[in-house]
Formats: sequence, C-alpha cells, structure tokens
Amino acid sequence: MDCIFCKIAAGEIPSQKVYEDDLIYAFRDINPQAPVHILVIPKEHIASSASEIDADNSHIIGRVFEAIAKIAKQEGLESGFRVINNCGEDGGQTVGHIHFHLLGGTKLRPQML
Ligand code: DGP
Repeated sequence: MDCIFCKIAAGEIPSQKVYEDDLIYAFRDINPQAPVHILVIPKEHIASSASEIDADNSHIIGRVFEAIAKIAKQEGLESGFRVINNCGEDGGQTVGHIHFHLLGGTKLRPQML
C-alpha cells in the first residue's frame, strides 16, 4: 500500500519522532497549527479513517489515547490540549491512515470550527 504515514512509521520517510511503542508512532506535523502539533498514529494501517473503527481495531485506538496522555505530559501540556480527528472529505482529512492531531502549547480558541 502506498501510504505516507505507513512509510513514516516504518522509518522509510523521515519524521520528527516524539513517541514510539509497539503499536503507536507519534511525530511533529509538517505544517503546525499550534506551538505543539503532533500526529499520533497506529503503526499498522488498521483503518484509513475513523469511519473504519470497529470491534476488531478499537483497542488500538485506546492505545492511541494512552500514548496521547503520555506525550502531553512529555510536552509539558499540563494546562490542557486538544485532540482532533479529521474523517473523510467533509471532515478535511487529507491522509488516508487514521491519525489524531494533538494540539497545544497555547490557549486554544474555544470555537472548534
Ligand atoms: P489531515 O488533514 O487530518 O489528514 O492531516 C494530515 C496532516 O498530515 C496535515 O496536518 C499535514 C501532515 N502531513 C502530511 N504529510 C506529512 C509528512 O510527510 N510529514 C509530516 N510530519 N506531516 C505530514
């Protein structure tokens, strides 16, 4: 499969890694929208988007959020942060490997859109 995030997780495309474990990889977004903007992904291509989360793969999404809690501490985001998942064309998703944006390092505006 020709997937840019699979290649990043495999180390075939360079990235600024901030966290890795057996299932999860996290790296800095190439186009940051906040002082801290990290993409957290399952290493394996378990789903192209959130619309493909099911009983077989949802435990890995749980692990994504465990990683997010660790990364937030590592990045000093004690005052809070935001997690965003863009799903599908209308959701603004541009890369078809499920991923979660971890944003912080400033007081984010309350509006979500
Ligand atoms: P989304 O719109 O939710 O699909 O977000 C995709 C994000 O991926 C976008 O914020 C830019 C980021 N991105 C795309 N290509 C690369 C890359 O090659 N390296 C890094 N670090 N980020 C990338």
